Amino acid sequence: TLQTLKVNQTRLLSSLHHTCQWGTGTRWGTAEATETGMSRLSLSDADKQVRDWFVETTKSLGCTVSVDAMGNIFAVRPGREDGPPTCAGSHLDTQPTGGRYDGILGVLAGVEMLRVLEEKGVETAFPVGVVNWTNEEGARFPISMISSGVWAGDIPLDRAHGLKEVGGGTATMKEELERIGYLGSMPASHTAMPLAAHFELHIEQGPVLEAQRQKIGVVQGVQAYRWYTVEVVGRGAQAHTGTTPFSSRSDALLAACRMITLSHDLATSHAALASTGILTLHPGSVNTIPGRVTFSLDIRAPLDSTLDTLEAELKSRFATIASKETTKGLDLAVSWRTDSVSPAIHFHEDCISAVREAAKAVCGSDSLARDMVSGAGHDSVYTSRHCPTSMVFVPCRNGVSHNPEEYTSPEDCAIGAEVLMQSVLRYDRL
Ligand code: HGY
Ligand code: MN
Ligand code: MN
Ligand code: MN
Repeated sequence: TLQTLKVNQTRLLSSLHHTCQWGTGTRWGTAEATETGMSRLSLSDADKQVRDWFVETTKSLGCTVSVDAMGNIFAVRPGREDGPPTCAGSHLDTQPTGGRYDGILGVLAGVEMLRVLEEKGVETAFPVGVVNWTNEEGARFPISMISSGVWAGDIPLDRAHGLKEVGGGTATMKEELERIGYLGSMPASHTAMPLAAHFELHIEQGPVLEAQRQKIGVVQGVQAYRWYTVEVVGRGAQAHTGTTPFSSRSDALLAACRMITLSHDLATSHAALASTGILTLHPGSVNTIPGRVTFSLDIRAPLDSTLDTLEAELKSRFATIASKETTKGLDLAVSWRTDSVSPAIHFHEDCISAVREAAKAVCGSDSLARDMVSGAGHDSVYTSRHCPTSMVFVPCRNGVSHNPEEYTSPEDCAIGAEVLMQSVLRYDRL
């Protein structure tokens, strides 16, 4: 019976330690390796190495492995009947100075599920599988969850293939997929690779479970978020810092700073979040007033309507700031580019119940689990477009993530992996 199937915590953690060799994290701002951080940018050599390990390992566990045109990897173990697989999915890529659990924990927990099924000789009713989604972070190629987005039909393949890396890099996603040998022939589409259901184990990346001394988050859905690139350009505003009095400046950076501060204040008044993680200015010289500034804007809220309102207000207020900062006709122009749009979603009740029942069975009581909505985006947002989906959260220390200090205890990793496995198997029986 389901209850007898237990994950092997030691084996799970040794997979985690083994795969950490690919993409040594660096201490913030230095080239110095950190003992706990991880830097495995999507489609990098380190990503290739961990992908090769994933393919080889799942093949050795009796899976058929297919790779699609976005490099998504589907490892599928056959069941008694044919049909679309119920999958455990997540991502192997990390932030530039990220942690060792975000993403990969969900993939390795899926591998551990396959190991348990193999060693116990379990025949599932239908196929079960494990998925690695390419570039979930959107850190190297600046559209997050892009490959599950292409699979879902929300993002055109050629837009994704043509996407260049942040920071003015010239490599496109397609070139990098080709370079590391993961430009698959299978179309990146839910019609080419339909899933019966998708479950994702992920660290909470927030403080709630730890603060409440609980072990499992039964994830109901994901809040809405949008990513923009805002550019403030002052034609002719670039000027000498020593000879240009304040009264005749149109300082693009000063305007951008006022906009960023305003986005924080307006978001607060709407119970939303607004963050800027990338800020570039041109020409970047001590004694030249910047003429062009671009900054990223990441806004999030439980409801799409809140983001509609916030976006509209920010656009009009940014224009006002630009005109106020403009003197003597040295106009400052503001332009917006929308990079990512991820609507608020609610997961499928059957999958939420499977996670809730699995959590109760594994933790021995339902007081150790709580319903939650995810503040972070995940590939499960896009899989939920085309198949029943839900997520399992485990606590992370101080709620810290996207940081080398990210940490989840071996016990909590194992409890999460067990709930993931039990959720997949419960769903398989539905
Ligand atoms: O940005 C996010 O929420 C996700 O980690 N890509
Ligand atoms: Mn993640
Ligand atoms: Mn992340
Ligand atoms: Mn995510």
